[in-house]
Amino acid sequence: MRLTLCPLLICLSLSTGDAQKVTPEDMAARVKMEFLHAWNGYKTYAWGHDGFKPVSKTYYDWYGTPFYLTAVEALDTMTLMGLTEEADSTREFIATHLSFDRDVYVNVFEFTIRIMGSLLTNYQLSRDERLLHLADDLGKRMLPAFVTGTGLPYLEVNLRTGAVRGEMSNPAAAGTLLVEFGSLTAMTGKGEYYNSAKLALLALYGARSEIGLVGDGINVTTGEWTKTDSHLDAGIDSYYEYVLKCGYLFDDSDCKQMWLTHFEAINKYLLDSSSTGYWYGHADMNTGKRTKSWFGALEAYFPACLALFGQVNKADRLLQSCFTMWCKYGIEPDEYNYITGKAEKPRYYLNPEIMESAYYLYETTFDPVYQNMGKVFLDSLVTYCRTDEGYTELDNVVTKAKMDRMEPYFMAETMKYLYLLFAPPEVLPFDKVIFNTEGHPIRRAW
Ligand code: DMJ
Repeated sequence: MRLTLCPLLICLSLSTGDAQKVTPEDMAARVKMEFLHAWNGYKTYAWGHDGFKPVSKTYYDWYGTPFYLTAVEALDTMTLMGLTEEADSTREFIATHLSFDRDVYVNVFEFTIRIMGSLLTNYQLSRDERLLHLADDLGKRMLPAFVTGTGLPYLEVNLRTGAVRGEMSNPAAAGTLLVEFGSLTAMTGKGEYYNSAKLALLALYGARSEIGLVGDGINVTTGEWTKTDSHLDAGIDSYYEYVLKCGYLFDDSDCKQMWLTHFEAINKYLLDSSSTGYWYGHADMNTGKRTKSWFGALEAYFPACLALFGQVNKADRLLQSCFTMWCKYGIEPDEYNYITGKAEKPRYYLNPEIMESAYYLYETTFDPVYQNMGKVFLDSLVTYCRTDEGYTELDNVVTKAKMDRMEPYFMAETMKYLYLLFAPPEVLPFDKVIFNTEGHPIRRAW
């Protein structure tokens, strides 16, 4: 007879008793091994390209011409894991092959968080000036995107010609740039980077509704809202994250004030609870009226923000809810309806946010309960997403049907946060860095 075990029960038992028998050292070693499994798959089948398709064992590039995204994203994770030889040769490859002199339109937000973020972190870790030079070159090529009249950047810029396109943007795309552009100013002395990204943040803040919320669609040339749903999810998420983080990273008093205003509104209009836990839902940005009782994998970044802001109880309660969302199917869905307890969008894209929040809460409290959660996350990934040669996204967390894609952020974030959750404190001083939204830690060295 075949026994079907309930994922919730497995999760709960693993997150309490059993997990404590495994030491953090064992866990850090396991994560490192799994990282190498994914990295070796990429190197064997997709080297020289952006991403790895681990089922068909081939590669993909975002724009026809490669920017080596997986290698770029994985570099600081390798350094932190002590994979020094691998990191040195990868850095050498990037420094000698990565070029932004390409006639392609790229997404300003994605190139900032993924490539510029990684280059800055890896410059700080290695002091290899070539990486800073590359970040500066990328920054210069993206500056034309900010010339809109409103300060909000276009979605895309042509790296060679400076031509721009994409008026329909959102707060996450327009407002997740200052950690990187501001750090680039601090490292190069060129003020235009900080000023451009800061003006975009100020423009978004200035467009907030009377009740202090933002919507999830904005036209960058008119500054008009095109969508008014408000939430902590994709399209808005990292705007709030950067308002909070830039207050700390640059001691920026505008950002501190902006965060306080938004935080009050978020708690007043989005905070919700149900029999399934404590959540943040969706509401109309103008009226505050509830629009959806959904919470998803991406929103699991918010406990980390709450912990960073010193609201540890709130952070813990929200993370516990995220954990029940994970345990419901043994892995989290992209969107979960916290009233019905059902997956509204059942995909899992190898997202890191829940691991990120467990790491922040562990670093804030040193309570092993968060490491026990981390063990559940790793076990689930190994059980459901591991392939012969790497890790893949799931088409459906209920059936566990696999897709054929390993997102580069799996190497930058998912594996890194899991590793740091178990690694000794000397690997990275948590209180001395601010992570960009792609998991690349920036040290305040100014
Ligand atoms: C990452 O690319 C970034 O963290 C982004 O801000 C949103 N989330 C994805 C991974 O889930």
